[in-house]
Amino acid sequence: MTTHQNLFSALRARFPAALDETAIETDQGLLYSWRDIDRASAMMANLLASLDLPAGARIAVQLEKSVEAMVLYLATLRAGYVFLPLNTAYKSAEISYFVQDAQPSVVVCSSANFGWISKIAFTSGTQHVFTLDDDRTGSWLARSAQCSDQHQAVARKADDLAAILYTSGTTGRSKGAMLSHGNLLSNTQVLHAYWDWRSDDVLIHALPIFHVHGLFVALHGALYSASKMIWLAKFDPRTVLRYLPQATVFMGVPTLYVRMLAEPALTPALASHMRLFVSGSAPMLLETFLQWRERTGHTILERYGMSETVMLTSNPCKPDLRHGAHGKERRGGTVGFALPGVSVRVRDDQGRACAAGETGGIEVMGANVFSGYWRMPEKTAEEFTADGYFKTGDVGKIDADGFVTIVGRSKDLIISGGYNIYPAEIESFINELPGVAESALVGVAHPDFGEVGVAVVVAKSGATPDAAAIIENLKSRLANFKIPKHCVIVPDLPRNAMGKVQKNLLREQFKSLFRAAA
Ligand code: MLC
Ligand code: AMP
Repeated sequence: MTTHQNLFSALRARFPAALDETAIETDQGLLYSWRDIDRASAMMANLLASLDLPAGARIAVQLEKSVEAMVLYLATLRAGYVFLPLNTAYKSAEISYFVQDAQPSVVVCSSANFGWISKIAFTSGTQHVFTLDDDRTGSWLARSAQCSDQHQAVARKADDLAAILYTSGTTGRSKGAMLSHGNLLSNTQVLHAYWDWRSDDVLIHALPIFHVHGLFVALHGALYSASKMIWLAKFDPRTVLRYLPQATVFMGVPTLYVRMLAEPALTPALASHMRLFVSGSAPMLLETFLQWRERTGHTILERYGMSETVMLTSNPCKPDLRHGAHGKERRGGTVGFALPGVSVRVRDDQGRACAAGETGGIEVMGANVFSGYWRMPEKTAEEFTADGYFKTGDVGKIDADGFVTIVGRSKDLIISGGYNIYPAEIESFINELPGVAESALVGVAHPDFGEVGVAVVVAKSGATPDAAAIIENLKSRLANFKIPKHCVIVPDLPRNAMGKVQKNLLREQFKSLFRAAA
């Protein structure tokens, strides 16, 4: 009972009997059968096995989206190692941090980045660096091609580590959330039933595969249901619309929906073959939710999750009869109900239970919740309550029908186009620049990305730092999505009696900065 909990085996067991059917069709016109995925993941798993890696070895990847990069994830599970995906936007300071912290045995990167990434990796003790490009070339594939296409998945227990996802968490530097085979499999099974996945579903996969949404929710959902995927290397609204008549399921962050709404071709007729539109990773404006319904006839299903927990809540897919006449429909502005097996509660600052409709910190427990942050036992302990609930850092309420609404965050975090920006990280880069005394990064509303960062900078006495130069400097050192969309030099930052910067006042001051652009 404790063995054979390998997530790959659970996914593989659900492949259709007709292995030669198409599993994936790409926007490049390539077709991959279920057999191709099985064989290619076996070859890659055999390559990993041949490297004689230590138990629990981390396989870190920074790769452009491709089916082969996805298969490398499956192969890592199959071989019993730990997958560590990294955003393709990360630059050398960011990659150095992750590689030094996670100490991966294997790093796979694009050939364009091999020079600088291999230097960082080898200096940090990584034994193997391979390349893999999105045109099906690279040393990783060349070596895998020499391996057998038969591989017996390595036995894993439910609590064995499957993946580490770096996330900003509530405070401090990026932390590796450790997710086990059991965490991921339980969430996959719950969503499979809750979202009524079927083998004749066709998923348009348009998200990046280095975060929970694209890598786990979308991918596992399709694989576990033996559903075909239409695999888009990059999100482009027109390409998605072109594929809608062939698809039944789409998943996106709110920005994707905003961009599709801007396309005149979006009509109820175009979306008539669709079964389910899912949104998550960031708050969706009610306006977007309503417009989508008007333009397509479909009600978006909003759900809520985190890197540390995978999915926590979801609006109902089918009418949910447990919740009475008024409680069963998808409700815009809410993230739905706690998923089966997930316990979600709201607590006030003193740790007391909030009544229905009262706002407090959202805390969660379930088989999907991670075991802790990589090599940070103290930080892990701080984020759990004495009775074992994980403190999400999100602020919300649960109404009498059980609908969860997120109203804010107690963590200082900006979510921009579905990517997390941790203000303390950006501020520390700005504060090091010549002429800068201090800075604050605040999130303000943006018509496309939902929220973007605005840097508010105070000059050192006698210095005159240039806002444009600050932005340029950051661009050379940080992932592009983290770059503030605006930088302003001010005489001082507003502080409260305790000396703490009042970011709420700054947010208020700059709240209309991008409104005119709408
Ligand atoms: C791109 N840019 C962004 C940005 N994405 N700026 C702020 N926020 C973002 N998210 C900027 C770039 O810096 C660049 O600026 C310009 O936009 C063009 O870059 P691009 O890469 O060509 O952008 P584009 O392809 O249009 O990407 C936009 C996007 C992408 C919305 C498609 O951001 C995206 O795929 N987001 C989804 C993220 C996601 O999957 N999140 C799930 C997290 S999981 P310049 O100035 O350099 O030109 C999670 C848990 C859960 O949160 O619940 O799911
Ligand atoms: P990440 O660290 O990237 O996993 O981001 C997780 C955070 O995204 C959560 O803690 C929430 O703040 C936010 N989030 C995820 N889904 C939603 C949603 N549907 N609505 C609002 N916020 C969300």
